[in-house]
Amino acid sequence: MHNGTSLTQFIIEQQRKIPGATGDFTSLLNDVVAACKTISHAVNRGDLIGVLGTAESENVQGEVQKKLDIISNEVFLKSMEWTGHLAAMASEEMDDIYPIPAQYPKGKYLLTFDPLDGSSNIDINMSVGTIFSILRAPEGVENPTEQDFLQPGTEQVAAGYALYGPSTMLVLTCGHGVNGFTLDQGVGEFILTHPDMRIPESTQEFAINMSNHRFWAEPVRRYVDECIAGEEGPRGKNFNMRWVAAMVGEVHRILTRGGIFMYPWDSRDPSKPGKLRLMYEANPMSMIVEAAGGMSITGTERILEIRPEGIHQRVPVILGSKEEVERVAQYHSEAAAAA
Ligand code: AFP
Repeated sequence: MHNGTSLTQFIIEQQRKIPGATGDFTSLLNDVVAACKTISHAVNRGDLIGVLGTAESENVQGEVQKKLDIISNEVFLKSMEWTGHLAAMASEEMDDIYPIPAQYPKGKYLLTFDPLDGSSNIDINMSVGTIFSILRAPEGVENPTEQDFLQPGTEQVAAGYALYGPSTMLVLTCGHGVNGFTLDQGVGEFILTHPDMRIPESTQEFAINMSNHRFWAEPVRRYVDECIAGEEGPRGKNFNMRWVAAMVGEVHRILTRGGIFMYPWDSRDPSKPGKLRLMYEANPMSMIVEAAGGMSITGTERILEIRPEGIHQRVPVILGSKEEVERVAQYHSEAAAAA
């Protein structure tokens, strides 16, 4: 059970620890939380309000958009644009960055988000989520460009996700620790239920889309094949496999009981470094995973140190329990040395 600390109270108590805090950031976080509550309500009603199925459009990724992709994106824009805390926004669902309309005051933060992660799950009533990342707008920049967003993940001020599952949860980090909150639907308030979430350093559970096995690079194939070989193989222990097809669900499971999640480079489209996007999936999730004691790499480098080249840039992602991610990194080093 929990002691009833609400997310609002938690954020304000965190603000009091920061000398000189103006309350701007606190208010911004509360606005993001309100947007997630609205999306949760739409997701939970599903076909009752006709929001399932696909829209007649594609996003910049060339992916067919679900109606809820567009609805969730609109919810974020309309919940955030008037608040005066943001200088601009960027979303998986929009080709270009979204400047704050002229009639609203601008703030000192930038927000990137994937409004509905795992949208291929929505029509089958499986878990989906929202991922968000908060950056500072460069000093003195009134009208940010895409270039102003292209900061390494280490510059993130905060990151979090909402998971619309059997219960709606919100998980948040401001860089020091990770805390999880569960939505009390009756009250409409997130309550602290998972204080100081930590990822166990070891695990026996891996998550990857096995159907891509023949397309992976050798170090990933070697790692997964050893997991499958179990106690008779080089690892000397059996592994379990999971695949939720929603990064938010994978990361939440790993925060809750450990594990390793991989969406690595594969040769299906060699020009694409990976499927997941750096600015609003890999970076926020990497900040959360590292703040909970885990690791997050591309295979060869720490994701949070990547210098972004584009707002929709894709990267390979290997994240989770430290010992397993280190092993995958080692296999990449050995393959590079052998080459
Ligand atoms: P969608 O939002 O298009 O469903 O993609 C979700 C995602 O970006 C990530 O959340 C999942 O881990 C991954 O893609 C699932 O990819 P596959 O459908 O190729 O397994």
